[in-house]
Amino acid sequence: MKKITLPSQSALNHANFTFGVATSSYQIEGDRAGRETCIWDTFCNQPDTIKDGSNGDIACDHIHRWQEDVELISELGVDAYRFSIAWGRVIKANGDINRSGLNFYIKLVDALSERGIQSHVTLYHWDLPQYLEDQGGWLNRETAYRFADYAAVIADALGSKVASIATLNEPFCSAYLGYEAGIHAPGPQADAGSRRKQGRQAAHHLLLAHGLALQALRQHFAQSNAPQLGVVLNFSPCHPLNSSPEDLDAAEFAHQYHNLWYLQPMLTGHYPSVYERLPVEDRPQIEPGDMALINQSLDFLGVNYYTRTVFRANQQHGFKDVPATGEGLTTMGWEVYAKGLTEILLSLDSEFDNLPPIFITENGIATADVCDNNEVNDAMRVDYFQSHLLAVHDAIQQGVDIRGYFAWSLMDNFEWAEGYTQRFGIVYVDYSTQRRTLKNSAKALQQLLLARQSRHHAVEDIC
Ligand code: GCO
Repeated sequence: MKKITLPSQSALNHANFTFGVATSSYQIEGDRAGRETCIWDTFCNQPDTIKDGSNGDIACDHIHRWQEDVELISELGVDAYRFSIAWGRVIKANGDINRSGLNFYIKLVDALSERGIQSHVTLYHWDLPQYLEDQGGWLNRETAYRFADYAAVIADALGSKVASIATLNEPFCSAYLGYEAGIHAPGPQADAGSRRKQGRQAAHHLLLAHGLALQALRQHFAQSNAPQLGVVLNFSPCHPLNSSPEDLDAAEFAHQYHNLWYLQPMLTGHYPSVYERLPVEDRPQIEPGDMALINQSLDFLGVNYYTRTVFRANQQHGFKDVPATGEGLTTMGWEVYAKGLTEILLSLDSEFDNLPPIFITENGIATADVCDNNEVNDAMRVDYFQSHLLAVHDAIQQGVDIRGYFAWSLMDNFEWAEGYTQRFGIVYVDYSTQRRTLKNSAKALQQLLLARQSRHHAVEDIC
């Protein structure tokens, strides 16, 4: 069986570097009855939205099997577990707190903590309650204020028990994929202006939600032991198809539009300069004071990385992505491009003086896994982790402050518009029985972490 190894002096071997696995609420929880309907329930019900016509009604049935899943996480030997909270499991449509929903997360965090596993919580991983969507969702400014109220409820309930709280996961997906590309929930909205306008407006309200929630969280923790507060964004180095001035410009346009659109306002209070290139009618409506609200200090930045993206010039949108071709693509059709992770980390580090410490909050790969005799030989995933962990190591060597790494994902789950056709887990899920089986990649990570732990113990013994 393939192993994952790290250079012995690597910072990734240090006890204070956090290794974890990640999931999100809608992708694993199931138990629709225990929560409000969310925009993904509605989206899945529409024709031709999800590749296999599936939905998250059952998913990995995690709400009923969470204890088994906590044991699984513990067995892996990770330091931390990143998961998200379903807003609609915690806040009812009438605004009341759903106590049993909230208790689920309290019990989860307590059980993890009993096993010495840190909880890294994300407040919003795309499952907006439908009752807010009915009021306009992210096109309605008011949603940002409701998000801050919800953040305060979580701070109150989970408080200092958790290691970190991230406001949003990948607002790019909520805004761009949800409204502009229309391939994620809620899909493009009729009569709400052009798709680009909708996407930019949703993005602005998500940024505002982030700012308001961080403000509420800071206030809440002013007197107490605060978890690390931050955000999780996705990044992909944007490369030109060829070196023509038009393609170079397209790649830079895409970099600003996809990578910097969220981070730059958060760190500087300004949108990237490409904002000025958008037709006035496509720009978001910004109220006085919004940019200052968005520009809150961050304790950490979560970086999700999967692959690079190649762009060519396009008159209408400024850029057009060119799908990867050739051998060795993942089942998502994504290129395996580990050095892109080092590249984007170095580029963010040089672009922003006030870049906070980084956690790689997602990194992983979908492959055509088969479970045969309780064995899943996902050698391509092992190679992927190996090369990407070395890419993180390289970035640290070159001066980037990176504190942790979370593999996406703990287990196979509902992959959004791809339904259950894509397997990103290090644990295989048989959806007909809900049986979980450690893939070889999970075993390789487990061995890496065990070796790391015994080294820490040896160091403690010497000291
Ligand atoms: C994301 C989401 C995950 C996805 C993963 C694979 O980053 O897109 O956080 O929910 O499952 O990225 O596409």
